[in-house]
Amino acid sequence: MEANDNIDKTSCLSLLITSALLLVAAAYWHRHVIRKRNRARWDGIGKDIVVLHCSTPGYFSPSLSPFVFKLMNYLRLAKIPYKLDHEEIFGPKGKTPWITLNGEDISDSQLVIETLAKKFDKNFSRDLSPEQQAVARAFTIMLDEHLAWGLRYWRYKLDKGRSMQEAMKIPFYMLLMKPFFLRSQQDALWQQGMGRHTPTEVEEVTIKDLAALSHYLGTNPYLMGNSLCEVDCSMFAFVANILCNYKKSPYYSVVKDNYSNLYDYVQRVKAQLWPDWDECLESK
Ligand SMILES: N[C@@H](CCC(=O)N[C@@H](CS)C(=O)NCC(=O)O)C(=O)O
Repeated sequence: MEANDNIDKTSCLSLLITSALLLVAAAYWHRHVIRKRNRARWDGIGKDIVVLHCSTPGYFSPSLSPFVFKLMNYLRLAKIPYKLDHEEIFGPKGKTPWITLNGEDISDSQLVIETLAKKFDKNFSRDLSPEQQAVARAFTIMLDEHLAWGLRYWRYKLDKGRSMQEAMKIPFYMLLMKPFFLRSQQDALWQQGMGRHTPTEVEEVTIKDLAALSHYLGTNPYLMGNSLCEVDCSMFAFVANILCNYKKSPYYSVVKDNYSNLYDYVQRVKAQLWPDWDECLESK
């Protein structure tokens, strides 16, 4: 009797293991087929047309990711044709945005912009002096590598993704993953260092970044003077993101009330790069 029970248990276990392995194999196969189909679609999209892989638009801005938004701004500024792909959001480096161009994958908004600038001969900072170019680079790093973390701190640690959830359509299965996603973002904040500061400290350093942008912009139409260049793609993405998607944060009123030249700047660049803004938003 006992021997029979043991045989039953063993065969049950091996059935379970075989089913699990078959499920994993089927999932891999399915992913492989989808990837092949997607790849064929992107490759057939046309020569010199950028496929921009990114999440779906928000209700209030064309993207909630400042890096996707920055890249879209550049593509529009450079008048490089692009198509959006919302199926494979994360690229070979595990981040969004990334692009496919003529069958080649390129990741990271800044690296993509620099590659496209060379390929299409669209360098908008070329006429700046070496000193101005250095300032533009320093501001780009401040935006992408510092202000970005201050804003993430508010979005993921203080607001716990609530405003983000109100600003874009998030599929049900992804909402189930929200606690894990928030955890991973908070871990990233800790690893980067911003997550170790108090909320007051983070607010202070983030507002200092906004103050620096406002003071340097002064009464100029664009950050480096009279014409739009690459640093504006980043600056517009971050400041417009605050105005569209951070309304409950302290940064919204700082931009609107204390640094109104940043507010006017956003309206100016938006009119220039996004005449079709409303059509690029997700409808509610
Ligand atoms: N340096 C990258 C940063 C991109 C980035 O951090 N993207 C975020 C979305 S805004 C992301 O992919 N996060 C997912 C993760 O870190 O796992 C760039 O400029 O493209």
